Amino acid sequence: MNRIFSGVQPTGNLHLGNYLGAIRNWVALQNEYECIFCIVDLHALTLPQDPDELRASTREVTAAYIAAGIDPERCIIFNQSMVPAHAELAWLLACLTPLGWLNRMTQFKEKAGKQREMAGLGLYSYPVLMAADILVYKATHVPVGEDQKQHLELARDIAGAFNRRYDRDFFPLPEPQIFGAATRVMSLRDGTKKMSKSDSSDFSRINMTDDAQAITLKIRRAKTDPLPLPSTIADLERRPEADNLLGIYAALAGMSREVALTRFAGRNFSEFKEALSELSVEVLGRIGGEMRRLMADPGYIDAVLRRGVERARAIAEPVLREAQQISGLLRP
Ligand code: AQP
Repeated sequence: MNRIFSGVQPTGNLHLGNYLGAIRNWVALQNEYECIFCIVDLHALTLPQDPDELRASTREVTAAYIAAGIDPERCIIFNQSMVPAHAELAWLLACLTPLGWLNRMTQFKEKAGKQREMAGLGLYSYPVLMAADILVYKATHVPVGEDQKQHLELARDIAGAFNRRYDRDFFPLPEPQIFGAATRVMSLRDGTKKMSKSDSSDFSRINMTDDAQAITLKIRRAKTDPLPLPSTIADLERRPEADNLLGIYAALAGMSREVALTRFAGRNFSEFKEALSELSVEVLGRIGGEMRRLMADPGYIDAVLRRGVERARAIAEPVLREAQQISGLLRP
């Protein structure tokens, strides 16, 4: 059976981009694939985190998965640090990843910024750990947002490097799955920057736990231009903020951008934003309410994670042992 692995970092403020680019798509996939959904807490440590907030965010991401419709009985939900095989395989893979491959990664350049010399080694080698996350389950498919495409291509290259080095087809080359009308949701304040958990402006993103009032206010304040919505996709694509908002509407409504544009072509933004607010509140209001209910019961969330850890270890440990054996490590 084809197997899916994907994850979200517990870095606080889960947003509409995480939902539309990733979590929402997983819900449909659980019917067709064996699914493993991780809360990648080791990745979160690549940038400084407050320890208590990190623990709280780990539970919040778990709650978001379940509230969005991922069934913890059918799927494996767990936090990465509880399965040591991820970090152990990452070392084996790091030893055969050329620096030149990592130097091409744009996310490192964006996150390290001008302080490149001060950036941590973990931030630089993040994509190697991500490759290990996927390969330790021999996952065949990885549903992600557009921003993770480059890391996934690297994971395929690393899998290929292992297979070539030891002359066998041990790791499958994982396929990226990038779906929907909003594969890259942009900031509400700047249509050229992606919506991000770590953006310091709260008005740049809609959080999955925002209430109706906050959602409506943020959409009302979202940056737009004074023109009405155009009638062609080509014209829309020349206006990044308008394009982003229409893409969000289309994704939330489960329609193509073309169909959404037909509905709003020629209308002004105040009218369109009202429709977008209503739809966002309808979708996110239900999920946010359920997240809050789940987060009030940390005992339940921890039990889900503990069960997920057990099931994840049962798959990952034999794969790691075989990779160690292939690599020539003695297991006396
Ligand atoms: N803006 C986005 N649009 C579409 N998909 C997105 N994803 C993230 N941002 C967008 C997808 O969400 C999944 C989990 O992402 P992550 O937690 O690994 O973090 P990230 O990609 O680094 O994005 P964030 O949310 O902006 O976090 P910070 O600020 O901590 O870096 C992935 O599938 C990602 O593609």
